[in-house]
Amino acid sequence: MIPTRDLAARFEAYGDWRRRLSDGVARLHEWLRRQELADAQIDHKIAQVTERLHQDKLVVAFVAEFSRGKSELINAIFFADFGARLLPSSAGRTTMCPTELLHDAAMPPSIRLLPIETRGREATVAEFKNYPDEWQSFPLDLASAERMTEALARVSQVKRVPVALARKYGLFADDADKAHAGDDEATVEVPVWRHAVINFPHPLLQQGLVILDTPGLNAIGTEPELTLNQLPNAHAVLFLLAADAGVTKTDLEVWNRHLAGDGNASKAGRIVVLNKIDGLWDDLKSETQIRADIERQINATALVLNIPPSQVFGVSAQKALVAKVNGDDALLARSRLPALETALTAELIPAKRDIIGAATQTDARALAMGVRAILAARKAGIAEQLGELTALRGKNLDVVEHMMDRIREEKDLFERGLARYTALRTVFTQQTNEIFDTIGLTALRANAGRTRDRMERSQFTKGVREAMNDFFAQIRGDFERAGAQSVEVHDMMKAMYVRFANDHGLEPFMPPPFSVLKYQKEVERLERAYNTHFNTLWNMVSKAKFALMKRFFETVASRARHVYDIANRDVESWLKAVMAPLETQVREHHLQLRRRLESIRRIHQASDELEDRIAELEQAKETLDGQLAGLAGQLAAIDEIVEAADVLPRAANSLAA
Ligand SMILES: Nc1nc2c(ncn2[C@@H]2O[C@H](COP(=O)(O)OP(=O)(O)OP(=O)(O)O)[C@@H](O)[C@H]2O)c(=O)[nH]1
Ligand SMILES: [Mg+2]
Repeated sequence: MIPTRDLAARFEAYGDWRRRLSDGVARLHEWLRRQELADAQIDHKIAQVTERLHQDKLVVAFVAEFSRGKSELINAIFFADFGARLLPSSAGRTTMCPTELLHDAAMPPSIRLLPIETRGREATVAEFKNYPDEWQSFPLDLASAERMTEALARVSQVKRVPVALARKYGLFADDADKAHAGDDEATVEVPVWRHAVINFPHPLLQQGLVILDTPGLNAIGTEPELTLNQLPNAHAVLFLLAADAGVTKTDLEVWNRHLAGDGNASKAGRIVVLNKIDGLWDDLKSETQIRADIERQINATALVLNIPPSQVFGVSAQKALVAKVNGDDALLARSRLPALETALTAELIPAKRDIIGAATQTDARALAMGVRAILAARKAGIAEQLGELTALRGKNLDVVEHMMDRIREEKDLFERGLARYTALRTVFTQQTNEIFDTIGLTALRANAGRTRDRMERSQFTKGVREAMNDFFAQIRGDFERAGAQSVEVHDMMKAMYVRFANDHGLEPFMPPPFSVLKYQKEVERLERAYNTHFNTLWNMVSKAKFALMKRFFETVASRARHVYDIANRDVESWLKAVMAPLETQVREHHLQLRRRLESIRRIHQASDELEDRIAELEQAKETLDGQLAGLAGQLAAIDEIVEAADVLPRAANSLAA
């Protein structure tokens, strides 16, 4: 059979690493539980970290004009083991709707399809994903390659609908269709489906890989979600050209519009594939001559796209598929696919590993910091008690009584001080509510509603543009205000911690600050993408553009909602991280005062208790030291997994332009 390929092996190693990291986190949790240091908040945080490790997806998108061989390349890289051409690939337009390939163990293997009619409604594909009944599902029979191919052929289905309907779906924009522009009786061909999700238990998909196959020609322009969401969020985008066609005008359009980047270096890896190099294989030429021909084409392509030639990979997807299916190693080498697979691996997995590793490390550290603060407070309390009790050695009852009075006073004072803490809680809740109001979904919904109205009322470019500009300005304002409000909370809490630490002789806790930069960046990106596409859309056939504009706006609004959702979630966990330690400190300190009072009282009643009590405290101190060391050990174990250099190389960014 086919030797284990590089990409598959690397991907499995990555999956393996993720599992080990997840085990490391589970061990930390287990340890905290055994030490009785885990509370509800820690349980919640650990569950989040673990969930992220399990759900981690790696998205690779394939983009090109039609017939460049996207589907064939996907077949060759990922599905050759199946021994057949899984995705339909043929001359002319083949893939008619964006097609996601993934694995979801909770569902049986199937192809789910969203009818094109859903384009007549305002919701986006992402939203429809929450409603399974909107999709048509067909099972995949893994035992029969033939029946599977048959089921998957649905992504190519088309039908004829009246022009007016096509226009309503925002699909009537092709130059070729312009001939009928005035004739609403005529019919045009449209895809039967809007989006396809193939659930298939391929080992790579099971590891969290998601493949996005896109239809060529205009589809990218008419499905705003691809442009605004799916492509920018892919971890790698493969752009395909065909050696026999060279770089055509439409190829360049797709490249400039969706891949060239907008100046701020995008994180996603961009790989250019010059497919169909088998067209240059010529029996009358020597291998050396052929190789020179291929290199020349690669260099020319790189020049036109303004990227280094090392970023362009000449391959033959078709020959690679044949070679893999037949186990023909010589042909596989000639297809040059292995070089592309290696590059893909080098780009993708280490980058992903770095991101997820760093995030896990950060979370584990933050968690440990909270626990360490508790342990430190307990240790300080014990040291204090030890000091007091050792000083009592050989003293008479009067001194003990005097000390008891002093601690009682201290306790009373502290309890009276609790009123200040309660007042702080009130202010804190007020400020918290303000933040949630600022970036609440109600605010966004109102903003979107206003914009929608204004867009509908305005028939001119200027009005629509202004409405959209105001929409973004409002969002920017929201995040700016939320940022300022979070600074207020942070300042107040910081002051409170310093004061608490001073009053009670503790190390002050430094609450983490909150940054809105992440959301601002995402909104900026959205606005940039919107600006880039606005003119393209506006220049379309006049009757179609309003439907399209509306859909475009709904996608923008849905992305904005996503940003608000995440921001709300982040704010919530930040507020907890800021407040919870103070609550713990207050509780711990109160407990300690009570313990101190109790032990002095016992000594007052029977002076022979003194030495026993001192011994007990020494013991408790040792336990705490052991816990601190244990915690450090758990953290070091996680760091070691994250930083292990043996299994996979770290991101080299070798392909980043
Ligand atoms: N000679 C040759 N033909 C290829 C190669 N790769 C793909 N093809 C052919 O090119 C045609 C188009 O391939 P597809 O995979 O359907 O192309 P696509 O980019 O997915 O096209 P759409 O789905 O329409 O966007 C098919 O007939 C393939 O067999 C290749 O490396 N060499
Ligand atoms: Mg295709």
